[in-house]
Amino acid sequence: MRKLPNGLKIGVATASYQIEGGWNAGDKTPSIWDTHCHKEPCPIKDNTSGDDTCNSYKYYKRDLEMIKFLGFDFYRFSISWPRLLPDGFTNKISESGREYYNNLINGLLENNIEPIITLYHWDLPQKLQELGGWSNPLIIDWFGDYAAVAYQLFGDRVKTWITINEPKQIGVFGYGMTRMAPALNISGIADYITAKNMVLAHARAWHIYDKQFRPTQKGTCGITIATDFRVGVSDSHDDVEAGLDAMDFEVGLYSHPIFTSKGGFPERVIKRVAEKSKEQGYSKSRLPEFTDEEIEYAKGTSDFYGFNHYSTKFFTRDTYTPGKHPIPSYDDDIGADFTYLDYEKGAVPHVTVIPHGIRKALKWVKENCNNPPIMITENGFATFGGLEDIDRIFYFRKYLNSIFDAIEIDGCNVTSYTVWSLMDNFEWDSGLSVKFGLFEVDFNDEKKTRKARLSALWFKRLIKTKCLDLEHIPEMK
Ligand code: GBH
Repeated sequence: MRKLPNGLKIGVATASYQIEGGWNAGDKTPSIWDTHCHKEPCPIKDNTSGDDTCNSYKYYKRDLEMIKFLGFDFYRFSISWPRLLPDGFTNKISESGREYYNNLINGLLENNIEPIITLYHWDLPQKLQELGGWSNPLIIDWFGDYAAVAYQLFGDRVKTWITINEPKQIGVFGYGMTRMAPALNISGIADYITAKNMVLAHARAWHIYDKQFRPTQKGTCGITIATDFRVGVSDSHDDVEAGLDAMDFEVGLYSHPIFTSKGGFPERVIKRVAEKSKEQGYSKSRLPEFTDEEIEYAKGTSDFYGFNHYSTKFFTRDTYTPGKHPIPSYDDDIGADFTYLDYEKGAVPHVTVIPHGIRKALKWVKENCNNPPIMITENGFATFGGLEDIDRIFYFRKYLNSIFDAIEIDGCNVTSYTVWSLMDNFEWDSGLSVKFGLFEVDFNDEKKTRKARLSALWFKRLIKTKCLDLEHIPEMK
């Protein structure tokens, strides 16, 4: 038995496109994920989409019941930008969109559950994509304007705001590759252009909150960065360097401009992309530069570090041969391979269970980001289904134990922990077949019936007893 660290809040998360359904309900317009999933042939592994998914647009009251039943302190959900602003701009606020989020927020508060809102969890209005989306620097204005509307409408009741969820997944997988919408496949270019614009758009949303809303609303605002851990596979100089480079491409690209006193992109990334670009005949680096003014504008613009973590990868340069990845590309710029070590694997083959990795990643944030308050905004484990998810319980138990070490031994300032996810939902390119939920969802049933898994009951007990029980496994009633 291990006591939960004092004051650590425990919550659970979802995201709009993954759970809401109602893709064309009311006056909602398509997001880039609607467009992506409706392509022929469908680019999603099991040919599904988020058209209906959990239909939380209709059944959100059931979600409230579930969160309440488990006793979570807070619920992290996201706003669908095109549901609230059907034109993408602030000319028109959707009555039905606004009502949906008001009902959800009020329902949470009535049940004593704190609402935490993510403004952008990947569902950009399609119209803004046609104007270039995150590759157009005007998005700094568009996103700031959208954020201001959300603060204005909901900020009297919502005190924690997350601007952008996981810039890497948006830029590298969406603009650089084809895994995520809008699947542009312009690697080594679009991923870096969007990185800069996302950093500045986040900073804009933070400055607006800080100046115009914080004085009266008195909340906090920050960004969430996917902070999977990367490290060299051995202690050899080359492997250690490969690991440090990989971590800066994975995380530093987004954290360095916002959390360090120096600001701007990390030195390792600047250097590698500049050298490669030169070799490849570009007249200047493919990595855009920040002006001095932009560096100052972005620095210190997050009240907390939003930390998503799933696993760890080990890197080496020994086996890397140029040409392995397209040239130019983000992966070629890193110039290192990851290798699978013999760690326990989850049902989903690429998920390796490496609990000490989360402790190291938290320590990395402490040391490289000015020891910020850290909100763990996502952590979770995928299966292919079943209610008796013992493997998920093992994952949570080991990862939480390692997080508690980070807090109690390493002195990391972790203020909250969030489970991904409340229920099975639309898992992006993997569709509906990969399950992250504490609750199982029957997607074939019109009511999208949700049933508690063993892991849900395990969390209920953890929250109630404020103890991490390192032995007990609940039983299905
Ligand atoms: C998050 O992204 C999303 O925010 C969320 O919407 C999604 O449903 C959830 O995670 C589950 O996938 O071996 O170290 O490379 C996920 C980003 C990137 C997390 C790849 C896992 C692989 C672990 N993912 N990463 S590692």
